[in-house]
Amino acid sequence: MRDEENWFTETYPQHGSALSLRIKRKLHEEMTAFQKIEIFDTECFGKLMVIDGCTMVSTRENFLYHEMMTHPVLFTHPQPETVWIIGGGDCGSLREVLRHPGVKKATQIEIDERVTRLAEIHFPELCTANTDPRAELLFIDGIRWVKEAAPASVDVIIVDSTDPVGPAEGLFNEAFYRDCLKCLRPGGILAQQSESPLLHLDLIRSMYRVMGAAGLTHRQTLFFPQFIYPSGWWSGTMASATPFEPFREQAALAKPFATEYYSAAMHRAALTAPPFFERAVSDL
Ligand code: AG3
Repeated sequence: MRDEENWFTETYPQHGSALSLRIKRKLHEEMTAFQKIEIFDTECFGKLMVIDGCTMVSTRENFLYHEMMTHPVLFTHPQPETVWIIGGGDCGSLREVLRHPGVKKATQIEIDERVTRLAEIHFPELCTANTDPRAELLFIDGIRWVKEAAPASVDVIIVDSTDPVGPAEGLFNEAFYRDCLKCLRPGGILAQQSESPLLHLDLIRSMYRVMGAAGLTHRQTLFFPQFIYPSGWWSGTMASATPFEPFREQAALAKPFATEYYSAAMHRAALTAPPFFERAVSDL
């Protein structure tokens, strides 16, 4: 939605709330084979990508999401060498993953090539790792990819998807998690963006349940702010068939790359769940 005064607004009808960003102009709009993609130039948040009316990425604050979707899981796994990113077409997660020198191969499996092509034009800073020899970009269905992939072939799977409706719905169900577990090597970890702890607690509960039913019985959620997403408060959840070791804090402290939000201390802090959340998932 966009009114005469140039506000882009995403409404959340079930939650009686909305987010608006003042825009300078619309830079692009297209209907792809999968979805509607819009790119805006905003007054204060740089460029904004919107898919089917939902905010995806802004220049100014995507670092929060991309750093928190990648570094915590990579510093939790003892030795991540092979990483898949399901979705993530803007390439921001791929860039963060490839900051880890120990990662030998990172494959982004995005269903809609247009997301990546538009990111290359409008968010080139997110796409700087696309030419890294360790990067592989596939434009195919991630659900099918994990179904058909060889067992025990990956250390970390990051699900960088949109909300669990439309094309992303199948990324939150038991069959998908079972396929992911099959693909993970022993000790492997799945990390999934898991929406707002405030608005989507029921979804998170059902995600915990379904992950558990699929054999991913150990789950840990990390909390972080995300201005452009519903409620401004977001989460990512790691899931594994084996208990999590404490994250590799010394490695995080000594990381050979700069970050804007992620640090060993922020990692520790992000693992602290508020009591209402603890209670909500305690029986799962
Ligand atoms: N992934 C999470 C998008 C969810 C936003 N939801 C919304 N605006 N209703 C975005 C992809 C970033 N790589």
